Amino acid sequence: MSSFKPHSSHWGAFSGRYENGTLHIRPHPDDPHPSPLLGNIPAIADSPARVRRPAIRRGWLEQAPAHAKKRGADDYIEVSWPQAVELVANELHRVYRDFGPQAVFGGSYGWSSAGRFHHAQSQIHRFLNVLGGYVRSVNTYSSGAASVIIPHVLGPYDTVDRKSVTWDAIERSTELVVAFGGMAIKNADVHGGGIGAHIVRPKLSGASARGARFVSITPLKDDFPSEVNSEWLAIIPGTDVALMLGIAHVLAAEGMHDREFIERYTVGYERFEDYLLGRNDGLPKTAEWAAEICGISAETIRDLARAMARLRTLVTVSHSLQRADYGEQPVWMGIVLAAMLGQIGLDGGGYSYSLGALGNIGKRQLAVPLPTLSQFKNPLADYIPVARIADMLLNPGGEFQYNGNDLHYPDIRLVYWAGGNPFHHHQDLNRLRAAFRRPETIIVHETAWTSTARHADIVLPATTTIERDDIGAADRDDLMVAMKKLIEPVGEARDDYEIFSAIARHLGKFDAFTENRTAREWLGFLFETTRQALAAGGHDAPNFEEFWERGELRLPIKPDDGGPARAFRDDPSASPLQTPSGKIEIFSRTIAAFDYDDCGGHPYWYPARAEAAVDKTIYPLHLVCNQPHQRLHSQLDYGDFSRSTKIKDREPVRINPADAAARDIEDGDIVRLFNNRGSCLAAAILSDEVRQGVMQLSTGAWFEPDDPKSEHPMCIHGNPNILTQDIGTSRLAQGCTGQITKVEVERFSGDTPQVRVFEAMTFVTNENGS
Ligand SMILES: Nc1nc2c(c(=O)[nH]1)N[C@H]1C(S)=C(S)[C@@H](COP(=O)(O)OP(=O)(O)OC[C@H]3O[C@@H](n4cnc5c(=O)[nH]c(N)nc54)[C@H](O)[C@@H]3O)O[C@H]1N2
Ligand SMILES: Nc1nc2c(c(=O)[nH]1)N[C@H]1C(S)=C(S)[C@@H](COP(=O)(O)OP(=O)(O)OC[C@H]3O[C@@H](n4cnc5c(=O)[nH]c(N)nc54)[C@H](O)[C@@H]3O)O[C@H]1N2
Ligand SMILES: [Mo]
Repeated sequence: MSSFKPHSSHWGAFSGRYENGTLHIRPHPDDPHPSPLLGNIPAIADSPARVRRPAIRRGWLEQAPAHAKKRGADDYIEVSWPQAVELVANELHRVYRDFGPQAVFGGSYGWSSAGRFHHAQSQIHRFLNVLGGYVRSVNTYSSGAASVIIPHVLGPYDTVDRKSVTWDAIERSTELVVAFGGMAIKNADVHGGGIGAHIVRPKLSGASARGARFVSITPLKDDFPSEVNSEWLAIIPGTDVALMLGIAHVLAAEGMHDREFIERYTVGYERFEDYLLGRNDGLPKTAEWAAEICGISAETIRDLARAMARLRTLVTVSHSLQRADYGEQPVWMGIVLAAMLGQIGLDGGGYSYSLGALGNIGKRQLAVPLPTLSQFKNPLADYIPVARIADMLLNPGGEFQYNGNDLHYPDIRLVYWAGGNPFHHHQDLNRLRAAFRRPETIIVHETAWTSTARHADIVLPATTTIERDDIGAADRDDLMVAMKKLIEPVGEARDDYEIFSAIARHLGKFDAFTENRTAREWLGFLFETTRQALAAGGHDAPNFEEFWERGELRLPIKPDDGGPARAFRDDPSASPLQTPSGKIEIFSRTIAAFDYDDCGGHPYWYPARAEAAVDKTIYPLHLVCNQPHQRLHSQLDYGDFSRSTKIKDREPVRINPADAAARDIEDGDIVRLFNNRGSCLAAAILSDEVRQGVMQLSTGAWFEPDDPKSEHPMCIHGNPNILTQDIGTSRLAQGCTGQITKVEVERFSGDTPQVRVFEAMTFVTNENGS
């Protein structure tokens, strides 16, 4: 009988044993709150949704006229690996020869899986760099707006903003947490690369037991863990900047802002104050003004402002707030609010971006580097902000602006994707379908027949982590895991490394890509970086074989010293921020000079364009399209835990009982959500944990069109991205705005179509019978 072997995932370390056709999973014994997402893993071993053999879209294989128009509605033909490798190699050769690397999009965004070596993004970028480069993407769907605004006003992203405030400090010192966007505990289940221990619940409970107060500002009550008492301020989505300005106004008007801090550590407060107090636009941003916009009473706003000034206060801003129209602004305004309170750099006070949104944020930093595969250098400068993919494919040569740059979209002939699911992550899927009909060739490595695979020309079956050995490790997490293969590859699936190696061999680039190491040799080689740093620091430093034998290793962590914010506070001239002024930029000259959307160079309230563009009487409801609690994005939507949450096979949508009653919708009804962009079915759950006027449909249900041939199909499964708008946050960051949209909902009265997206694909055979 085989024993349990160590393994890891983005949602936690575990061990697994495969026996008599069943995969058994046990959470890591030291994890105080293992994630229920582990329940999705066993289905990997035998799901009919897996890609089992290389498959080619018929129209592409036959090079039928206008075949690209059939993407998403064509047949597939299974082929052998040697045939598939030859087809891919020849096509890459043609496109690089005739059009060069600027015709290849390798941005290939996506979370893929845990594991430092078989990390799909590293593998594909390395491979395409060996071939001569590719058009890349910058930033993320997670933090597109924040990662552009923060460097201008607080210094490099993921430095002061996330490396200063720890859970330990919160447990020790914080008296009031004001969480814009809440701290949905479901989100802390996950961290890219892995989580040794889920500590957010115990840390919050510890702070709560000491008497800390928590204010959760969100349209959903359960955006804060239920075991700590939090006050729920049910805000209207997309209006946080107005609320923050209202709070700031109370601070300024009542003289509660910290003038000394502002003087010493910030620039441009006066110009912002002119705007805040309405000196130049005649519109003071008072609590009453804010209340009108955000739906929280002026009295509540004033009480909150006073409490924030009195107590050791931590302001947090979730990712979700900035994944919206003008998403740069709430991140910036949150920083300004914290600066006015003057507690940045104090223990447990100040500002933290996205605390609670990912399981390892707020943990202490690692003292040693992690193993990382070199991606080599991309000789090509061309890039797009990641969420501009459909714009790029639809407008070759088109102009766009981004962070002060005037740029042009490249003319893409070939798209190569590994480790991501654009038909999960992108907005306005009908528009994305049109965009995906433009390139000459789309190649995808996938573990399962996702909608992205179903829109590709060449689909190569990739293994999942449980079918291969790897090293599991993540930033801010002290557990390194010897991720051992638990099952044999499903069907003919191969590791991304093996796939790229075979194609590279065909193209005469095998040595360059592999450096003549086997996958196993790579693990030992990559481990060496960490081992040497461990040895140099006098820590336990086993060699690779010993690490593999032990199954895991605890890595040393840095002391809890308040990070860059504390250093800045202690001595702003010795440890300046890496901003143009060396201080917190309440006014940014750089941004003012971009001259975008007349914000004037300081945080600014913009009513959302979505609101302005849409007739409120036609699409009156806000739809919050947040992260799912039952899976990571679209991954393993076919897994048991994710499927156990579906109702009549459909994704659940939560509706406030008053909104449901007005539309004659009852709990469990199949409903149709729609707007001017598209429509989808979902199953209604009536809940007063959702603010009136708001519905919530999480992302991640695999897109399934009712009629794949239609230009405007309805998704019968419940993917909210058929409804969301595909516009950048603003010209500043061009980030994704998928978090909220406007819709209407009705009871669905037609025959409910059967959801088949997890069933096995059927294939056709070509003339050769292959
Ligand atoms: N409306 C709306 N849209 C959103 C969001 C939102 O809030 N609202 N959130 C956005 C955010 S924050 C994010 S990060 C994105 C997430 O978007 P993605 O990261 O693209 O989503 P995943 O489902 O994680 O996609 C990963 C894919 O990689 C595949 N995969 C896993 N392991 C491997 C491997 O080893 N090799 C290969 N070749 N493939 C592998 C999986 O099967 C899966 O299809 O979605 C964004 N989209
Ligand atoms: N279980 C699970 N955890 C995850 C992920 C997952 O897919 N599954 N994905 C991970 C990833 S990639 C990321 S980037 C993070 C994302 O972290 P976030 O983006 O912060 O997560 P969301 O769940 O999308 O949004 C959090 C909450 O914000 C609230 N909200 C939405 N709009 C507004 C608004 O305008 N104002 C206010 N005040 N609140 C609003 C919603 O009620 C929502 O539940 O989560 C990570 N954690
Ligand atoms: Mo994300």
